[in-house]
Amino acid sequence: MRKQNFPDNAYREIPQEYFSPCAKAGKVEAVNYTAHNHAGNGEEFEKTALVYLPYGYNLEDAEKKYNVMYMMHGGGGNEKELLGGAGMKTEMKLILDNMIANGDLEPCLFVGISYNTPYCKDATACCRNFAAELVNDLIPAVEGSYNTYCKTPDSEGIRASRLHRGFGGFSMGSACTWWVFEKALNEIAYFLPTSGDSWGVEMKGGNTKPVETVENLIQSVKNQGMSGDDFYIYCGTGTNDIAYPNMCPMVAEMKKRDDYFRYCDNFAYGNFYFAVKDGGWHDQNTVRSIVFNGLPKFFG
Ligand code: FER
Repeated sequence: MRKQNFPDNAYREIPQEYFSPCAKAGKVEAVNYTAHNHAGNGEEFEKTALVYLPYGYNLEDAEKKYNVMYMMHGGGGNEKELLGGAGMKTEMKLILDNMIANGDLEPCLFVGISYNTPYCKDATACCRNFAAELVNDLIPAVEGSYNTYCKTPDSEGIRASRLHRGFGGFSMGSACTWWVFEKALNEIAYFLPTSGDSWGVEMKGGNTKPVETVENLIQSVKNQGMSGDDFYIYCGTGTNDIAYPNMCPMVAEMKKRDDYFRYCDNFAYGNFYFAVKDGGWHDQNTVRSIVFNGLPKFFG
């Protein structure tokens, strides 16, 4: 069933107290998994993702299910960008603890992931190809190990639980998010592209070719057998961010195509919002702010 109640979309700054350690603290652990070269000969290689487990998470209690948010790093980064590493207490981790403790967010899993592979040094190509690894390797590994809404970690189980799964990313990770939207809409319902436009037509196409870029996204929705009722996009950036001039023309064009992208102040009335952090730069402060604002709209 589709959720009916959502908090309003309007951007707000993260309260200062959310950066402090919280009595009800979750923890970060590493998950190793086997990935495949889906763009090539299918060879196997080992990867690591970092999983934030909320306070009270108990592997033995299989009755309790958790929503899952996957979050991709930016150019030159890795899976540690937001969560640091196993056992670490980064600002993102503290903010998640506080959001959950204060009831902004249902306890959920938050997974730091990477598009890096040993066989591809071109970040753009890695991001364009990531959806196959996501669906075939990463989601089965994570959701086969933790208590999620995915009953069986196969194609059918992953598709049936798409309303309990989000994907977002920063900068190149945002480009990756738009590609995941183009390719894995049957597996994911919530998208949080931060500080990056869609490069589905060309690099920075959100700025140089907004009409074609948005048309490309729409064609991908149709090709995947989906409609504007089937997904939510909470995208965002900062006014000083280098992605701001790339995202603005794309968002303006998306607003015109309201047969697919219905701009709204609350997801009860639409499926799309653009959050802007006043004075925000192309950095982790902006990402944390957009995650803080967007995640409760998905899993609040
Ligand atoms: C963008 C602006 C900058 C963007 C990506 C970048 C995907 C950064 C690229 C890099 O890491 O070199 O709009 O969109």
